[in-house]
Formats: sequence, C-alpha cells, structure tokens
Amino acid sequence: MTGGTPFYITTPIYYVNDAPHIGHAYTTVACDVLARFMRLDGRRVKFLTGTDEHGQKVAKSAREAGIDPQEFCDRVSQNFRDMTRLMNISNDDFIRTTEARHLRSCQALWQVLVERGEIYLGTFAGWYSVRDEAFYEDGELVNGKAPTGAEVEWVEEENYFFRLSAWQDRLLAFYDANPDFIAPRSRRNEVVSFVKGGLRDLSVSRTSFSWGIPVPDDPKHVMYVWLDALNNYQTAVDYPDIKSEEYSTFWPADLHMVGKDIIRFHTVYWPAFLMAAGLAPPKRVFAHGWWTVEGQKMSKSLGNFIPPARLVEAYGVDAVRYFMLRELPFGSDGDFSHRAVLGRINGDLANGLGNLAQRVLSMINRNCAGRVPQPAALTAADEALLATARGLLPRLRAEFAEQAFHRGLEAVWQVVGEADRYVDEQAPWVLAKSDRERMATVLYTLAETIRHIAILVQPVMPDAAGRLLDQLALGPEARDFASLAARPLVPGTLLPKPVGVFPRHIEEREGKGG
Ligand code: ME8
Repeated sequence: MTGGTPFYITTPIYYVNDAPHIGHAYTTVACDVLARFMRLDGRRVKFLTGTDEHGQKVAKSAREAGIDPQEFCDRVSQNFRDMTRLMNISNDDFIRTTEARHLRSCQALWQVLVERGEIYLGTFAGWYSVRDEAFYEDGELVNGKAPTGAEVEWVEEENYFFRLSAWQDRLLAFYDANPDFIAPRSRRNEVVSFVKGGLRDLSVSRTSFSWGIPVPDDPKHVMYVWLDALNNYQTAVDYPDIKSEEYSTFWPADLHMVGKDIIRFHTVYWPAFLMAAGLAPPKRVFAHGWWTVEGQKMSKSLGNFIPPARLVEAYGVDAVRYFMLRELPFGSDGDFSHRAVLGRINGDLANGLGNLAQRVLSMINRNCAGRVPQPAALTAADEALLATARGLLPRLRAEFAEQAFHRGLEAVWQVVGEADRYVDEQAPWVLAKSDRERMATVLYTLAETIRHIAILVQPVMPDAAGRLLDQLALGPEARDFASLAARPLVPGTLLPKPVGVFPRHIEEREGKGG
C-alpha cells in the first residue's frame, strides 16, 4: 500500500538478556492491532519492532552464558523475531541495534549533538543500576536500592554529558503545547511533575565496558545504551538521511507504545535529545500497564514468566490476542489468569460472536439454499440493528485513536448482543414456516451485521475474522474499511458450507479446581 496518510508506530525494542514473555507479546500485539487497523482504514503504515542489544545488562548475560556478546544477541534476538511470527504480527521492519545502519545513525546523531554544544566531557560519580540501565542520585535510593527495587553499583568515571538541565523549560512548554503527547493522562501528570522537579545533566557515555556504539573520535567511550536504543526509531526511517523518502514520510513517529516502566526515557530524554539535535519529537507516547500472573509479579525467582508459545498452544493465537486487549482497560494493570482467559473464550467468542455467526449462517444454509438472501422492505427493527453495526467504524476510529482497545471491543460486542436479541425477537425459524420473504429480510440483516463485525475485528483476530469473511464469500478486495459502506452483501451469492470459527474451550481439569 503506498497511498494514504502515513502512520508510523513502534514497540519498545526488547533487551536480549531474556526470553520473550507475555509482557513483550502484549505491547507488540497492541501495536499490531493498531497497525492492521490503520492499514484497513487506508493509511500508509510503517510498523517497527526489534531488539535492544547493547549495554552492560546484555554484556553480563552473554558472559554468564559463556558466549561472545554478538553470538548471544543473534540467538536471543531470533527468539523475539519468532515471537512476532507466533503472535501473527505484521511488522514492516525488525531492527537490531547491532546492525550497521544503526551504528551510522547513532554516530551521526551524536555528532550533531556535539556540534550544537549539547554534549560535553565531565566526570560522573553516582549510582548505576544494570537491571534498569539507569543512573540514580543518592537521594533517589530507597534502602540502598533503586526506586524500582533493582541493585545499584557506585560508578565514578569520565563520561560525556548531555545538557538535559537546559531543556527543562522547553520540555514543559512542549508538553503544554502537545496535550496528547503523553498518555494516559495519569502518566502525563507524573512526567510533568518529575520535570518540574528539576533536571540534571545526563551521562550519555560509559568507559568501564565496551559493548556499545563507540563515541565518534573518542572510542574508549561507548554511548549510553538508552541514547543508542531510543534512536532505533529514527534509524528505521533512514536517519541521518533526513531528506530520504522514508524519513520525510514517517518522521516524526505517530506513536511509540511502551510499558509504564520506560515512560521517562521516552517522554523526557527522547524529546530532549531530538529537540537538541534540531529534530522533531514523536507525536505521542502511550504507556500501558503491567501484567501480573495469577496474582503475582512475574519474576525469575518465582519462575512464573509465561512464554507466549504456551498460551498460543493452549488457546490459539486469536483468542490470546483478543483476551489481551479486551480484558484490561488499556493503560491499567491487570492479571493474567487461566480462568479469565477461559471466561473470555467461552463467553465472548464461543457463546457470543461464534454462536451468532454459526446460527445465522446455518439458517441461511438450510433455508436459503446456501445463498445470500434477497431482502424485502426493511422494518424499523432491521434499520435499527444495521444502524448500530454501521456506527461501529466511527466508534472504533475514535476509541483506537486513544488506544482504548477495550472500549472499542466492548462496543463491537454490544452489537453482538443487539443481534442476539434481534434474532430472538424476529425468530426467523418461525418465519421459515410462516413468512419466507420476511425470513429472508431478517437473515440478510443479520448477515450484513456479521459482515460489519467480521471486517472490524480483523485487526484483533486476523485468522478467525478471515474465516468468517470466507464464509460470507468475501474476497480480499471486500475486506477493508472502505468496503463496509461500499460493498454490502450481494443477494444470490453462493456461500460455502458454514463451519464454527470459535470453539468452546473445554477445561480439561474442569471440576478438579483447575
Ligand atoms: O525496557 N506487563 O526492554 P525490556 C506488561 N530495551 N508489559 C511488559 C511486562 C509486563 N509484566 N514486562 C515487559 C527495555 N513488558 C528497553 C526498551 S526502547 C527504546 C528500549 C513490556 O526488554 C513493556 O512494553 O525490558 C515494557 O516497556 C517492555 O516490555 C520492556 O522491555
């Protein structure tokens, strides 16, 4: 797709110190849903994900694994690439910070910052947490640890500094002028008060290890891993070639999706680096909440990290994607429990949309010779149901523009509920004996409603929605959002034999407390 307003969306690039888990899958799926939604809505999308491979944390993991850091990164990065395939992610690029394009991009950014007088050489003395890859002041420590609970170590070394302190007022002015830059609102308030509290210059190089991008003209320094990492978003659109087609089309990014743990890096450091380099900051950063598992924090010591493959194997990829986006108000924290997943699969999918589609398509198969029925004049009840279905696209556009996936999906399932009530009221199985013309109108109205729903849930459940659309005999040209109004079902079209799309999940250990 080449036309349409550009939309550039990114996931964080994940550290390769660990295997992917559901937290990573969550962020990536949320971005995928938006990327697919925007493509179906005619936008020209670029969707980026990748891996963050430099820094002390990764170097330490490689050492512990007893292998060369590059080889270690190659291996673990592949696990994240595999996760994108597993979760049916439609990313357009996968960036690794050890790639040559990224080295060039970071060294160019560094040089611009030096030329503009934003970087100077000094001495750092303070605390560093390898786990957070972050510096802390004495006063920030809580019981000798980072505020995140991570261990810290004392660091005293010659470092280059970025003049972050000089950007306090300009950052505040930027937040003021761009009220939607940080979302959700609670996070915005948190960042604004942090910046109002005063900013100190930031150490942006290290000399005590070498696993990083060398500072131009002073290669005993490697760049601070966050400067390197954040700049991945520009590398992928061909920075430093700011006149390139990619850069001029896609920069500034429309949305950086991140978890709440890394909001400060994205909403304070990143816009400051960019403005200091004379470049545009991204349009929006959304920080989503944190998943726990069966009520507990995911941690190495508890060994309760859930690999996405385990969920996909148990429930299927579409159900997992749906669960992730429907279960939590996007932005809030939530709990991943087996029971909650089953509730959504059996309730919303099998008994809800699955049952509705199966009922309607089988009635059409039995009573209309398997062809899209020919409607007669519509009644107020038919018009009312169709109006709710037609109202979904503008509603989803509005909700997804704010990343309120849960509200968008709730609205879709309200229409499923309306359709269920309509079937019960109209009782087409009774009409089959008494009034065939009216039956055909009712079934057409229902099939049109299902067509709307199936087209609109494609971003969340691409496979299942695709199978529903197959059953409505709709080809690829009839599946984008423009088709919603432009291509209603054509009476007389032969439909394939209906098959269930959302099976009920039978709990193997049901009755045994599982
Ligand atoms: O921070 N619940 O990488 P990272 C929800 N490399 N989301 C979670 C989660 C959980 N329990 N655990 C992780 C880094 N995430 C840096 C980013 S970007 C320029 C550099 C998700 O591997 C969430 O998106 O630690 C979080 O922000 C991200 O994984 C952290 O991934």
